Amino acid sequence: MSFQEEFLWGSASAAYQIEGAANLDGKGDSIWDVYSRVPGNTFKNTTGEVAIDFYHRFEEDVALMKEMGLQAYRFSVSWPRIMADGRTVNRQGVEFYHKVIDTLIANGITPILTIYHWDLPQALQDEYQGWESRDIIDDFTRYCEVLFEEYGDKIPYWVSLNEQNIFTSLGYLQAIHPPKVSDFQRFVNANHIANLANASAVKKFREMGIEAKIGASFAYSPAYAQSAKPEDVIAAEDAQELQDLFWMDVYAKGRYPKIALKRLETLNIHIDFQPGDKELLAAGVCDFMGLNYYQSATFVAAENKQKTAQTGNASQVSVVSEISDIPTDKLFARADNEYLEMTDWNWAVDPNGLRVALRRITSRYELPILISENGLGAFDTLTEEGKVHDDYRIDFLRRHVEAISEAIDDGCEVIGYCTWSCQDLFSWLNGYAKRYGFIYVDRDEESAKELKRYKKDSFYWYQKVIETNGEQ
Ligand code: BGP
Repeated sequence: MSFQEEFLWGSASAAYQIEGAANLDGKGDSIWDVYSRVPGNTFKNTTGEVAIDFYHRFEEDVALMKEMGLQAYRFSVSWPRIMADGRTVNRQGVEFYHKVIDTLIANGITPILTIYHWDLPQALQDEYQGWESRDIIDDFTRYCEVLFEEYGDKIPYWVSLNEQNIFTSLGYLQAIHPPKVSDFQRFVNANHIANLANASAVKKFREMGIEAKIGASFAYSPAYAQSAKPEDVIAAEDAQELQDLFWMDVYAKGRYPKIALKRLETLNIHIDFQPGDKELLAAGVCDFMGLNYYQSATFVAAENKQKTAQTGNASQVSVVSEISDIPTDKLFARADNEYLEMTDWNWAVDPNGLRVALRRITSRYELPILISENGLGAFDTLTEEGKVHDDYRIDFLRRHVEAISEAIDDGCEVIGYCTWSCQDLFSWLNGYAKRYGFIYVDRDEESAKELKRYKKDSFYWYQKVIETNGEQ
């Protein structure tokens, strides 16, 4: 295997998905707290109110991470825990993350901090509609400034926004995340404002002279054409432009890609550029690309659309969007890929797709890449002996580790690999049914209060991977 000595073997999580303690110690509501309290909004009405109670059990969890040999842990800070109203600093919240970070460092684990993983303070949603208002740019920048001041000398890698493409498209287009809007132009507007906020945060980071690296984490699915029909190839390129490069170019080059802008114009969708926007975007270029990779995506031209195509998130157990008629439907449609198996949630299993992703990002941007998420969501079973035999997860991860090694041989610079996830946690669209961790967290009805942790077979497998720097 081709992993350099300083390669970081890590794992990832997000505040709302693990912390619980939703209203403790001065924390305010996030949009996810409020949204998931409304019956029907989440799968089986599950919430992150308690989650896996990382807030009270982080020491136990970090001890397990250490036992596994984990070298890096990516976690997110909850904005409303730091600032309940989005603006006023809550010292108890600030201290909580100091403790988490110090505990990680004391155990030899590099902390990777995500600034925003979707839990916007509800107060800012109420006051000015959150990401739809330019007011958020200053508030977000101030929030970042507090994090930089507090943790700037402890964190070597910062992730600004997590999966901006997902939180904007699921929140403003597919209406299955808060604020449950379905409007293509509003989605593009909110996304533009998020880009400006992101750039402003990066600019602040540089002005403050923080000696660390900052990037955004992006959910990238390399687009494949289902056939060699030229119209399908164009469709796949359009999909890549509008579903991926539209964000990644902004992070890496400080501007939107030309073709995507033109294609949007033909659909009568426009970006509301105001004076100074272009300069701000240009000042917010990232140091590395955070790549969240789960699957590739296959496309055909709109006129070749199949009725039966599996769509990434479609599942018998998820909250599924029923939205139709979005403008880009005129350009491309999702299609099956007969060469790939699917997971229980109809996500395509494609380790080579990770190699493709790393290569494409490298050839377009020549940036170092941190794989900030990758993993398999599955139904796990806890045996009476307290074991979880998740050989399917081991197989999935092993093939992805091999693909990374091949991509490194191809010339890609990969900083590290954070699997999703370390412990089982709350899944936004699937509650607790879909498990990703190396550590099983018992949330069964009767024992849920205990939230006991069990090491899965994959725990021991990853321990070996880390020990041998990828050899397994
Ligand atoms: C990413 C998110 C994570 C996590 C993961 C798995 O999009 O950044 O927070 O949830 O996907 O997704 P899911 O839980 O829907 O299977």
